[in-house]
Amino acid sequence: MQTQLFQFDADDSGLPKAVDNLLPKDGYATYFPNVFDQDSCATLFASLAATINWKQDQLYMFGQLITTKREVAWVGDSGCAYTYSGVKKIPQAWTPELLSIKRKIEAMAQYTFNSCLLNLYHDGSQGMGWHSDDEIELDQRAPIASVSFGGERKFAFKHKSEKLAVSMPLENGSVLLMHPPTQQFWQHSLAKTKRVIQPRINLTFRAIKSN
Ligand SMILES: O=C(O)CCC(=O)C(=O)O
Ligand SMILES: [Mn+2]
Repeated sequence: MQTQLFQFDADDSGLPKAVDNLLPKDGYATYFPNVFDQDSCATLFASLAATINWKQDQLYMFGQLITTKREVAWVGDSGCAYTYSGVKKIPQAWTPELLSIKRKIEAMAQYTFNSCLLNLYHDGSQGMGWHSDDEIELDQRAPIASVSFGGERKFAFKHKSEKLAVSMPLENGSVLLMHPPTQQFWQHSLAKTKRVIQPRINLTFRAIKSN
């Protein structure tokens, strides 16, 4: 487990600074705990749960359309359609809460995102299997910023062609930045667990290529 690879740096930006790459090669991922304080996390969780139009995710698996228990929402600028697991998503409009989170994350990532995938896991029985965020619509030169609110969960990376794996807990209020070429060489997953009963909302800010 690599969880102590960061520190806070009191430079004039006021933003946390990650000091180390979580991945040993072929990618660059950095973890920032406590980007949102506990009160803000609780407020944001409640408002995202209430204001986002959540739907159970649908995806094609082995040729069959499956409906997941996990709920999702695709939010973005108009025109940012996104197809994953065989299903095309048309974006919902940004909400004020999401825009305020987006601005904060953009300052950290030094990047302007145009879309966000939201996942609501009701408890540890819901997770996400191994995959890369490498769909054709995504700008592979852009970072992906993952924000977590709610129950702490184990997130893992595994290298696509070598026996390398890294895992870490994603804490309430944390941000994980995945920079290129991480998606090209690594898959990631959110493990299911019997131990977590709290719900969790994850936001991944993304860049859809303009046509
Ligand atoms: O919930 C997470 O931390 C991972 C979500 C994820 O990988 C995705 O939405 O592509
Ligand atoms: Mn992903």
